[in-house]
Amino acid sequence: MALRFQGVDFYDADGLLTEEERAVRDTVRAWVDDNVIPVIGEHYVAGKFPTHLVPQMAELGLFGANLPEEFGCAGLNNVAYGLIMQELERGDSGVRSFASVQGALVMYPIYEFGSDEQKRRWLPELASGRRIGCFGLTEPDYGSNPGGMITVAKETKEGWVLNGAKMWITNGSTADVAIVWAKTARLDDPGSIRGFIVPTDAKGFAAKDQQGKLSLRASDTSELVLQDVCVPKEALLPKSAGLKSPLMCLTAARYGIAWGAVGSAMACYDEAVRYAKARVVFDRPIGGFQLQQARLVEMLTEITKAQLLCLQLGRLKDQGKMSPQQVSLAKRNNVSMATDVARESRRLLGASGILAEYQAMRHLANLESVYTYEGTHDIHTLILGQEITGLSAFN
Ligand code: TGC
Ligand code: FAD
Repeated sequence: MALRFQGVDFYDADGLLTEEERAVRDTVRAWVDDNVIPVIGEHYVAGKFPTHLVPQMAELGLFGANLPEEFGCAGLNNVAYGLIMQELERGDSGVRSFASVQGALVMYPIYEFGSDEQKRRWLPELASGRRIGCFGLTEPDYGSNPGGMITVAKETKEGWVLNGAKMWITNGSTADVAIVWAKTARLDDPGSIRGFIVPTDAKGFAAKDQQGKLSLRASDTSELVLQDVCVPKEALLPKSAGLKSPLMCLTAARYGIAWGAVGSAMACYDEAVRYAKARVVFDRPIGGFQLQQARLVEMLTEITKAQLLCLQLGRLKDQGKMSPQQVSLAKRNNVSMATDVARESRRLLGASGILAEYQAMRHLANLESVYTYEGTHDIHTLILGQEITGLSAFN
């Protein structure tokens, strides 16, 4: 059996959780210890997502866990959802990414912008893992500025015809269904952006995996090409309207990432503490040297602050009071914090720290993607700069 993670909780944040939230966290924690940690290193080196975990994740109710039970979801509150993301990313950012995309970027838009018929048809299938989804917003020339996208959807008598390309799409090659964002009128009008549910076996739809990734290796990232892809009228998400709709999905996913990054940092800190106590150099465990103690103190301090940030963010979300800018602050801070913790942990481990057998280097490499996707660190800086000054750096 894998080593049990004992948690990192210097300020008794556990005491602020309900019994149900703790129970959910502990269940996912044990599952990650038993099923993710033992296999993730080899999958990472092989560049493969551990597909065999998907049915187990579905069984545990990890997909769209904060969506209602009537659609086959777990109906949990947002703090419990966040704790799930934390534990999954403690295993690997790629495993958390899989669940984030399925829940926040595929199920959430169907729930928020879909018709009753679309919700009834797709949500139970996605919650059960029988269908896998992906989210196509980014394009080769439009990453930080998705409003400029050039993918178009043209209305016909029978339905819609989609043309364009999407880039860097998580689960793109394994998905059964893609949520594709496209302009339905003039290319200079982001207001005409709408979402479509596109089956990936539709004629003219192709997905190709991005090769040569040195980050998020245990996750599939693909390019999507849509060439005269015909979908029926019912493929349109009827309540999607303008750039705001995909940006709402990003807020939902970024919320989970803010929690997930704390999980990565906790894994790296835990590993660093254990190593510091065990590794003897100059006749002493390295944890007895002031320099290494300072490293550990910085890690614990920043993790503790980030944990409390997430918890309050989750409580605000559960009260319906959370703003996208508050999510930006948490995503920006926590991912940057986790990257620093992973780097310091890797350095503390000396040469061992470069091995896949340990966790720090894998987390560090993963976090470079997390730093970039779902709004780069810079973009969140500018979002917050606008919030503070009222002046947009974009328009
Ligand atoms: P802007 O004029 O600011 O906004 C257009 C409308 O949208 C509203 N809005 C938001 N609503 C909800 N949540 C948000 N986060 C929102 N941000 C803006 C805004 O109020 C406005 O509403 P209205 O009613 O006035 O129409 O739009 P802009 O074109 O100036 O762009 C702003 C900017 C740069 C911040 C935005 O485009 C942005 O966030 N860019 C970053 C792109 C990004 O994050 N892409 C992520 C792609 S998906 C991904 O990476 C998945 S990774 C896989 C995984 O999660 O594991
Ligand atoms: P660019 O936008 O070209 O940015 C390049 C640099 O310029 C960055 O440093 C950026 O911060 C900076 N920059 C941009 N604008 C400004 C500005 N105004 N001022 C100052 N600096 C600026 N997308 C999806 O739609 N679906 C997915 O499932 C998905 N999964 C992903 C998985 C992975 C592993 C990765 C790496 C990306 C994924 N993405 C996905 C895409 C991701 O969201 C984009 O990479 C991200 O939004 C940044 O876009 P870009 O890479 O084109 O960078």
